[in-house]
Amino acid sequence: MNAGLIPAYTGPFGMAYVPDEARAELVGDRHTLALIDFGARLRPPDGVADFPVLLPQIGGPRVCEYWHSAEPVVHDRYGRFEGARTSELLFLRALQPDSAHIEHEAQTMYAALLETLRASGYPYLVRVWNYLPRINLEEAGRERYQSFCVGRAAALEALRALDDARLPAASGLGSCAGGLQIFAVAAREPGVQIENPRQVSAFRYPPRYGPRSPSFSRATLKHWREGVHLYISGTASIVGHASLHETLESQLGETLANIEAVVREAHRAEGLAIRTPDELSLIKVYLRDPADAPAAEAWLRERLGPQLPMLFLHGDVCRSELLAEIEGAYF
Ligand code: 3EB
Repeated sequence: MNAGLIPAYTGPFGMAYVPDEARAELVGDRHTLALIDFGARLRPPDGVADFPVLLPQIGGPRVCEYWHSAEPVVHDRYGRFEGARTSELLFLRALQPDSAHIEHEAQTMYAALLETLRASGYPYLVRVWNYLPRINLEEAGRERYQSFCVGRAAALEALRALDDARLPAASGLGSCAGGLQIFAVAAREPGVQIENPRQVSAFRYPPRYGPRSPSFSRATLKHWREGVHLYISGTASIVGHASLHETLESQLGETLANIEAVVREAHRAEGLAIRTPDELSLIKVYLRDPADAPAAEAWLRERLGPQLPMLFLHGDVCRSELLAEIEGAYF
């Protein structure tokens, strides 16, 4: 079949974008934690490691996001979550059926997530992805993203997990269809939170952006046994707490300045080996308008070089004036 396309994995825990054709082979491999398939359609998973997500890739040869571990992975069902674990981390993922009650859904899902993590001995959230359809739509008198933030904060608060210093790095995007999808990396030992000196911490955003501020940090630096990882949250054209700029290029410029500030802060505070965004291992670019992809790619390539792996996805950003959100990681 695709034998040899991706060699049997022997390196450390990490993530890479791999050709979509490799998915069938990797999905059954004992070193695979998860395969995130950014597909354009809803389909049942091909196996325990497979996780279809409805944020379609824009352009380029199709890839999927491959999370791997040197240690063999144990797959288990944890209530509503599908889990993959090693001795130091647990990768959880879940898809809820679509509903018009996103606050309730978010609260239920986060309560279950935290309870599962605590019961299984991996209590520290390190990195979370939140994808929900119709993110900017008004529902029950409020934008769905704001209701999501209310439900998430309520669950964290009820389980006494709303400690600012423990909030994980996250991304929050609008998907094309399906329900609330969450996946998360959790650990036995905590990571270190990194904030951005150019931005007000999201957990301290003033109430004008919603009744409960978003529960995430700008980045998490995590010391794994095999090395240090930096997970940079979804980052947008926000300075202080205000959205800035109308054009794609100016928004990308501010976003990149924010990512650079986070990388520098991790270097300054924690001695991270890199100082600039072009040294990251990979980035993911979410665009509200798929027609912006060629211009966004040209702009980013000019600044970050031809080598940096970049994945472009079609997804709505959680403030309707924002055109792009970029996340990144260093392994
Ligand atoms: C921002 O900086 C942009 O609600 O989990 C980025 C990353 C954003 C995560 C989330 C939201 C979230 O406020 C939006």
